[in-house]
Amino acid sequence: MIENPILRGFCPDPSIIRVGEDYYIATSTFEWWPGVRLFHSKDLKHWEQIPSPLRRESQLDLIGDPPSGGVWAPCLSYDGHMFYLIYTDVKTKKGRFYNTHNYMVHTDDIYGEWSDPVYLNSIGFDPSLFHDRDGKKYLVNMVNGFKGILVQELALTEGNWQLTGERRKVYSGSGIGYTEGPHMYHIGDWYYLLVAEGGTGYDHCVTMARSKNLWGPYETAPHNPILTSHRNNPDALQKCGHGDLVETPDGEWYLVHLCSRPLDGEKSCPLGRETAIQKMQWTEDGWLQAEGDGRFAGRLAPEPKGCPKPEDLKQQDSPMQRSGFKMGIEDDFQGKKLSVLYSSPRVSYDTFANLSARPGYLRLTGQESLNSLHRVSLVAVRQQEYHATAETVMEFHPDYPEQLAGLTYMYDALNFYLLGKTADEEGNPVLTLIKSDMGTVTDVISPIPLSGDEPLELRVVTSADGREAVFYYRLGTDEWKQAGSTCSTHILTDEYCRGFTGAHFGMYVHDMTGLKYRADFKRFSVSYL
Ligand code: 6LW
Repeated sequence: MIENPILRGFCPDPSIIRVGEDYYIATSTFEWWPGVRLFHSKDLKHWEQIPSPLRRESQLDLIGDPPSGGVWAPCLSYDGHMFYLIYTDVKTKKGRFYNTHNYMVHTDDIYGEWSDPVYLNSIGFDPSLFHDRDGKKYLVNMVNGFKGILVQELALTEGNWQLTGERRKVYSGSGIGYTEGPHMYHIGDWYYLLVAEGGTGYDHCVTMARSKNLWGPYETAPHNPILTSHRNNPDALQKCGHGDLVETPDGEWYLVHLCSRPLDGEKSCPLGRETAIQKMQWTEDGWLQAEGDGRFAGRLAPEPKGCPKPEDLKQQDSPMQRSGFKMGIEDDFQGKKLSVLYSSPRVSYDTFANLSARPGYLRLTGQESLNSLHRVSLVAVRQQEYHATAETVMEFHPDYPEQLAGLTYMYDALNFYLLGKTADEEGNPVLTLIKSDMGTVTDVISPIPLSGDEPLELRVVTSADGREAVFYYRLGTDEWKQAGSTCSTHILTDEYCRGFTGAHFGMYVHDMTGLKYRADFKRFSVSYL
């Protein structure tokens, strides 16, 4: 059986394709760089992250994007020759006017470089690209304000991709509301449309509609929604919605969808929104429904027929895969480039991180503070399970209180914990633990003098129920010491932060003196218990 979520921790809004026997999923990344996470599998069960498509500033400029702005709901597609990625850069997401710019990039090698972007429109987020059987392509787009789903042809004219012809609203939704995340399919005699409805929270669901004509009218499935969450079941995946379909080589159908794992008994998600998969079946009258528990998303899904056995998955038989889902990371920075698991806020870590200046160390150069929406020197991984230990070993020699480096357990620029080394007004090195709660920064502990310049070890351990975090530090061969009392993870959840990304563990440095002091990290690890 396949255990859900298949992509654990911050991996929402999945878009899936199959090319031969290879499956690929793209997920949203918001203000995190590089843009769009990509995953590969041969059996829908074991997934490995592969390099992101948006790795150049010419493809994506996130500087200044608000927390949980940036890249929403990508759409990955393949027309037999080229891979296409449609994505939105959300510049503002409050009030009546959302500024949501939609782009397309393409490539003939999903592991290689993708093109520079083609601007499409800014009329609504969650655009997707539909390749019809006659070779024509269509942009399928929600209209900001949840005003319905538009379709317009996208054609390659004299080497330029252009939206052409009529832009027509083909579907206004089922009546559930918050119609977004459209994906179009041409199966048999029908054009099928999947949309997310109910809002990306606890009423989320997948709605299905169909028409004999691309331009409509579309009728909603009689047993709609075709997928949602069992709200009264405490073990059930929640927020299930925003789905995309894929057919296996043996003609089986699966739906990948967004989900969340709230803290037990609470509507509170420190792991953000994740990706799960359900096996679907066609009804006699040509609609889809989830196998097993009807419309409710299950924690388990049957594996597809004819898949290679794990022992045959050579290229996927990485340490991460052997450990199954709980990927985690153990890094001593011996490589020449950073793992695909790392992200940085808004700017590429290539602009401030260096693996060659001091072999065996990751050197980060200090820039702006963590609450900046511009240039922050932070290299982080998403939290994938509640019960985690994150550790790093750091060398940093601050002279001023405006310089700080350490380990952060954070959600976004406004909500984070930061355990690190700075200097007091006299220039003496001290340990600090600070908390930012909706942008208000407070000291969790009084500064602790640090003697000498040995490497400083920093650790955060989260509780099995995900509700608490305890910070520790160690100098040289000393014993681990706890820094302050237990901290709540409540400020690091989607609900509290009104965000979409979940919590992260990361290595961080800032230097507001402008002297660009650097912090050297010898090791970074996140393990799940
Ligand atoms: C995404 C929208 C949604 O663009 O939330 O879950 C938005 N549904 O479709 C951000 O993830």
